[in-house]
Amino acid sequence: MDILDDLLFRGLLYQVTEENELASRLKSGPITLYIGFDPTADSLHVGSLLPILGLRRFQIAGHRPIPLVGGGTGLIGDPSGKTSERALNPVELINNWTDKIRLQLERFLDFDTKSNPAQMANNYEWLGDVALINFLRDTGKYFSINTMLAKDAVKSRLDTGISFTEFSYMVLQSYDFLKLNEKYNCEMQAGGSDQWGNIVSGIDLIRKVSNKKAYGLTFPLVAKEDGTKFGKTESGTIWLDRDKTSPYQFYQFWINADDGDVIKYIKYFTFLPHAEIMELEEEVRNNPGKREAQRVLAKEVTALVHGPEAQLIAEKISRALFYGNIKELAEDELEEALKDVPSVEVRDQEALNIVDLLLLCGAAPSKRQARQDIRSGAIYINDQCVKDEQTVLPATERLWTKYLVVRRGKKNYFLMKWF
Ligand code: 545
Repeated sequence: MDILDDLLFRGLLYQVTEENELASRLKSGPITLYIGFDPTADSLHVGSLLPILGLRRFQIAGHRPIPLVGGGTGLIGDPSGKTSERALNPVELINNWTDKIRLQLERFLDFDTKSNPAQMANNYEWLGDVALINFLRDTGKYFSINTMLAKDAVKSRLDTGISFTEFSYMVLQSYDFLKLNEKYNCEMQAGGSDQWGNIVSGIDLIRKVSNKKAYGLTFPLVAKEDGTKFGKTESGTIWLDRDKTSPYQFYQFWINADDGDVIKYIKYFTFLPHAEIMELEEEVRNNPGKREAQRVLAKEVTALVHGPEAQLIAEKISRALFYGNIKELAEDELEEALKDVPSVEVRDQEALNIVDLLLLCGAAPSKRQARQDIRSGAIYINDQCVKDEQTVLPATERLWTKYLVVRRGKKNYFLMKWF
């Protein structure tokens, strides 16, 4: 299937330069394209996933992707989409982030295929020791301050202020495109729609310097139906690094998608065939609340990012919590399942009375409330309902010799851990 048609079907085509020319260029043979990622944190997050998968879509369609990590531009800071100047982070920290982001990007593309291998790039390679006088003479001359002032990223900051450092950012990104064009015959740059100005600026530079044609394409920024920000939950950003967001938490993020967003996410974040997506769309329409599409979404994206093994474990944990059989979880799975719930560490206490226990772990605010909850059948220890307020829980009840999982009602979990 034609790559542009696929992007169109998925709602991934936001803006393109010269659509008809690009379409025929893509049909005429493989194109080299790039997307840049600045090290602004120690990990990519779900927001970066859409452009990364975009590169992968092009690679699957036979084109050559260049993921670029901004080891140089990350030291400067892109003003695009930012309402205020950013503080500069220490160079060593950014270098450390650059390495981590490069490793993450590598997981999504094929660097070994003979026909169209991916090529990693780091713009520190050419930006790191640029000589100022030469740069201003050779490259600066092609930039019109007037044009730069009219770009969104700058224009929107004229009232609130922008440093020369951030103002210069688009020159650096344009220079990257020119370098990649010379080095690898890279003809297209993609990115989120916030990158449009920078992308067009690079295309202009290539035309002026080399008299060559280059293309640009942007993806939409992911918007949620309810207007809240995509990629964040109460517990914070959803990262791609499993040490920051565990595969189970990652899975939970996707399975909790609203019915109004789920099909869009499946189109954006999976590689499922169009026919299957259309069936799921039908399913959401006919059986809303059944959440079949959410299960497919969570499965597919977790497998993509964390691998099929982690996906199976995430599904297992999710089922165990849903059906109330946490006893079937392995010790590390149990830890992962309850990572986000309130927990207390307990020493010494041998056997504990259920009322004291509910107070200790925070499941009840008072003995009176504890007794009432027990009597009404709302209290579960290791998924077993406890109805007798005289119940004493000896050490032998602890899972893996050290855990008691306390549940109040359907969903309120508390973890007690002995050590
Ligand atoms: C640098 C040098 C280039 C080309 C591009 C760049 C980066 C670009 C930029 N991009 C964003 C970014 O965010 C931080 C990533 C998280 C660690 O700032 N100037 O680096 C995002 N980008 C992906 C998409 C984006 C964009 O990485 O383009 O739109 C988000 O969806 O904001 O030569």
